[in-house]
Amino acid sequence: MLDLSPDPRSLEAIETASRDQIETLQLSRLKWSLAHAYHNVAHANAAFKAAGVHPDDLRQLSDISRFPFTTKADLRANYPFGMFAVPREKVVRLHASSGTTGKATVVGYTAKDIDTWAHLMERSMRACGTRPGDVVHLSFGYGLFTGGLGFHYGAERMGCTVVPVSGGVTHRQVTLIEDFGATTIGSTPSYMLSILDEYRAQGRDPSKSPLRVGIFGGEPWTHAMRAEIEGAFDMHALDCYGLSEVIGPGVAIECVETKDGLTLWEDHFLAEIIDSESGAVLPDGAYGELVLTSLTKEALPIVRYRTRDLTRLLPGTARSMRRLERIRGRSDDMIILRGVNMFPSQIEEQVLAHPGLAPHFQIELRRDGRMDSMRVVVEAAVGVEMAAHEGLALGLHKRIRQILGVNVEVSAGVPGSVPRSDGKAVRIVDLRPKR
Ligand code: DLL
Repeated sequence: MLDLSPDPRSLEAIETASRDQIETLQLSRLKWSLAHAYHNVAHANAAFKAAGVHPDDLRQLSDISRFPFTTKADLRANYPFGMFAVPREKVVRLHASSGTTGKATVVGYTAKDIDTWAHLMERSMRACGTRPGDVVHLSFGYGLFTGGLGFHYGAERMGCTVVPVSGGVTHRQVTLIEDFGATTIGSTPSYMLSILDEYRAQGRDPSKSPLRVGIFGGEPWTHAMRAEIEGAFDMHALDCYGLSEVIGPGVAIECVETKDGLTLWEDHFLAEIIDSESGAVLPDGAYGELVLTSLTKEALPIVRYRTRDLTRLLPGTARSMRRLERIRGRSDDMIILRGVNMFPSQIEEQVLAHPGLAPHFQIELRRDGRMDSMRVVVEAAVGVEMAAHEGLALGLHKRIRQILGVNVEVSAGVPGSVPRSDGKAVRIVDLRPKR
């Protein structure tokens, strides 16, 4: 793999500023953001008053813990534009996430917000090793999802040649990567595996592809999957985190020179880790739920947004800003099976570590009588004989029992039998009757 470490002179001053400088900037921006929400968003105004706090009560960053949380339910209750802090006419773009249940959550951007977002995406892509002049192939979905357009604006701003393919029609993705000479690709990690399968199906050697950098996010993935993608394509695979309620992609990014978790762009977002149950703020290094406050957003200032994403805060390495450890999963995706808590990402690690299996899987949850049961549906790698499938399933069953301590059923099908998605993978299929 090429050394793509950035020239230190190409970094923005704030990327290497001292902690003091960063926190001073955060405090002044946070004061503005809280006042902006309080004076312009009826929901924030009422919530602050109910909690007995006023923006002027914030004297130091830690005072944020006195302010109320914002949840997805608050965004839904104020559907569609009730959380906006500017007149609708000032909103130049809307995005929305459908979620699995209920109303969509709608997010809006002023022209300045779009500019901030493009700037953060440019900074993020540079941290991953993308450079001006690169051909950037974007397989993230375009449309209401923030992935496609978020990357698109950042790459154009950097001066790249953008190929806005969006997801789907996988054989054409391969053709365009090869014909246009794509050097960077952006997609969900699971869709990149579909692209990899397609390379092999076409008899092409992925390690000879022009790709040098892959930027993946939108869903949890593991180090094992990174190793799989990097090994096959001979390219750097970096993790990108974000969520529409906070801005979209561009909240935190992995730096190519360290690949040790995601540098959080703390000049625009304030992060806290809380105990999901009690809501108490936890110290750096402790695992918990990530809570984010926007510091500069005009259209949708968001105060203490409960992301449901589980991770921890770590000190800066490649940049002076703090890092997030790779997201383990969402609290809503945690499976509790006979008292054992686990995330789909832990199953992913075991599937990828098992020779003979393809890196695609789904988890089915059922209820047999009063007990929940779980079946991991995987598929054999191309070229594995049918007769070997049962042995593969048994091997994975044993491995999961040994490492995670639970007995789960495993079934191994033929290549292609696990449903694919061209965006975020569906990892859990919940077949339990609704209570
Ligand atoms: O997924 C934004 C995005 C697009 C990020 C492209 C990265 C790349 P939403 O659709 O609002 O926005 O979903 C946000 O996806 O709360 C996490 O649960 C999950 N997620 C996003 N990135 C990662 C990641 C976009 N790198 C939700 N690792 C978040 C783990 C991720 N989970």
